[in-house]
Amino acid sequence: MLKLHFAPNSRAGRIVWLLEELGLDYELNRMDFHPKDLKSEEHRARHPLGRVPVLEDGDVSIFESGAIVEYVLARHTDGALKPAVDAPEFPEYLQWFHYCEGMVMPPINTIVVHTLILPEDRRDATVLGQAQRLLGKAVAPVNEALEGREYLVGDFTAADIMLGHSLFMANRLGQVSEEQTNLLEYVDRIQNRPAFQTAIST
Ligand SMILES: N[C@@H](CCC(=O)N[C@@H](CS)C(=O)NCC(=O)O)C(=O)O
Repeated sequence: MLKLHFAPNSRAGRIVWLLEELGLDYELNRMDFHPKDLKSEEHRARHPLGRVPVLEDGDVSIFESGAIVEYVLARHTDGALKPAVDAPEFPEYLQWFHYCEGMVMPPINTIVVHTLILPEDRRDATVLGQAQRLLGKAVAPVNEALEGREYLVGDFTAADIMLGHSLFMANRLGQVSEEQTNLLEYVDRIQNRPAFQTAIST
């Protein structure tokens, strides 16, 4: 049985979303998003930085949300939620899948740190402004790519789970503008998926 080490309001939601979309059975270790759980000796043995998500599958223990998604697709599906390697959509699928952690999450992390995590006297308005501008630049091409499409490469894929989750976060942080209608409609579409709703309320 798959076991997901999870904390609410985190990237671990991506893995719940994935497992729900695939209808796979899993057990959840629900921790608090707090150092007492995440930085415990027990959890650091699973993840050297004390972060989530971590997935266990028998003898396998794996961290990094993108790696976990690829692992589950490779070992627990028969080609679900991704285009075939020789399909024309495959390169774009890979591109948006990795654009999430590569380009969109770094400024989101900074915004979260300088609006929610640090005590007010340690928040830096210059750093925050830079991250907001960077995030604005990072999401603009996604808005363009979504023109005329329901999902990033047409059909719903795991790239939507990765990048869609980060766009949902960007929107929640107020970083998607009213003119970016493709992004707003896309985030709405994602939020209407039952598996996403389960992930967000877990
Ligand atoms: N690139 C990693 C990032 C993991 C990560 O930073 N997770 C956050 C939650 S979204 C975390 O566990 N933070 C706890 C902490 O920094 O103490 C992934 O995609 O899994």
